[in-house]
Amino acid sequence: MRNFYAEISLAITEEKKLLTILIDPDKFIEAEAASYLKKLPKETTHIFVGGSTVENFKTRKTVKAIKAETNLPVILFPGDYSHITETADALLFLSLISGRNPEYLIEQQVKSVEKLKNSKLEIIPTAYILIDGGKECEVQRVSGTKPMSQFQVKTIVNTALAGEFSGKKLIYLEAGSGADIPVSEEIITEVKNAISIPLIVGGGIRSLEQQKKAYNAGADMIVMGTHFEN
Ligand code: 1GP
Repeated sequence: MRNFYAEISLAITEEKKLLTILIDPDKFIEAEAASYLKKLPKETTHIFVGGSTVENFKTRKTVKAIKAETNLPVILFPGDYSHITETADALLFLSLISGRNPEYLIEQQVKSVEKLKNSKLEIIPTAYILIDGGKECEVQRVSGTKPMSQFQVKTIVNTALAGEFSGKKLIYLEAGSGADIPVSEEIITEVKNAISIPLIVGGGIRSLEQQKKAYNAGADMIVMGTHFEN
């Protein structure tokens, strides 16, 4: 059986950069899966599926439609435990550690256990850190938590390290979907230098130049969503 986390770690050891496309089931038309996937850049290594407000079973239908058209790993990035579906390959088991809302620090995780305990989904514990992207984002609204200021570099680094020390296997720096300002290069570099687990960066990355900057600063995986929705 494939181990998707091991594959991510190996790619990073080999100094490969990973590019994930985020698909929001709410905005996805299953019948257009093939044509959508054909338009993605050839550098794409992963697909994340998730959104903050997804209707029942829509995630499952979306994942099925994507998997019918591609062999890329499809990883769940759920906004709510109810979005979890067996049809994906793996699950980012997220804790929103930038916030102080117990619902997103532990309650959602407890609620997901009934779905996960007999499931074959690979579970990847992920520290999710929301950073101010210049405007209010969905995660902020749904979670009722405040993003960290881009000026709080040291606190962001310490938050990421607290995630690693708690046993998380990935750090995800998130500026929010459609952010005006992506996570700064300084933050990416400082976090990357401090941690020893893979670093994901997303939110507001639209151009090749922004991608390059994030990779050069130390991002192992970049997540792009909005750019490919348009
Ligand atoms: C959001 O990090 C992702 O969770 C992607 O953000 O939609 O701005 O590319 P964008």
